Amino acid sequence: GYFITLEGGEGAGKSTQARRLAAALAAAGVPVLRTREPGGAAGAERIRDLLLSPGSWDSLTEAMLHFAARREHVMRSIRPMLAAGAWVICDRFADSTLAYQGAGQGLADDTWARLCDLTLGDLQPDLTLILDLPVEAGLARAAGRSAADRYEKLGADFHARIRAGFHDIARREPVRCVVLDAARDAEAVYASITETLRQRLGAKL
Ligand code: Z5A
Repeated sequence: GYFITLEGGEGAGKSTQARRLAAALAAAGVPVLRTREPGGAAGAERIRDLLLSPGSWDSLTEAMLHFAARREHVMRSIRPMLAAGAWVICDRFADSTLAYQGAGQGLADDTWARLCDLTLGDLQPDLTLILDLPVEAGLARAAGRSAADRYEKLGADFHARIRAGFHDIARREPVRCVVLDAARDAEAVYASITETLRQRLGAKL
């Protein structure tokens, strides 16, 4: 199976596109797990509740909570499904920690890298789709959908750093990462996702 992650700021359309992609793969007879972070396993969902509810954390504690949730997710859901031959479509993964806790909240790159080593071993996404759109547009979309969580309330400057953080990741890892213009309508974004999967992974979509 392939491990595909969707990344980007608030309201970029990750969940919308992950749902559609997973449904199309399933319809094509591909075994698929659609999952998300923080979350994706029972213990990880409990940590998600801690992370998204009001309150504040020491920044390293917060990063380690994301990695603790990720470890549960990887060991109990992602690795077993990949080993069974499924494709895993994951809404956010370790790049979100580098963008939010790193570019957003000052976590050092080498601390992030050490936490990745410890938590993930050799697991890396095969392909990362970074859905990119202006901060104001993303926040407006997210606001239209549900009450703001702790991260959505952090303000436009914070979200601008997140966007720049994802661009940095894409520059550093051009083979794994593809930046897609997410300001277009959902249909056009999906067409660019399927085109990317055909080119990069030979997907028959
Ligand atoms: N976080 C972190 O800090 N560190 C980490 O390591 C990880 C996460 C893994 C999880 O929140 C929070 O945790 C997240 C980062 C932090 N920050 N926040 N907030 P979440 O899982 O609840 O939410 P999210 O990941 O940010 O996703 P989102 O805001 O729900 O957005 P989305 O999934 O990208 O978008 P969507 O739900 O598909 O669409 C949002 C709305 O826009 C919805 O009404 C759609 O119908 C609409 N939409 C979607 N696509 C379009 C297009 N193309 N045009 C117009 N409207 C659209």
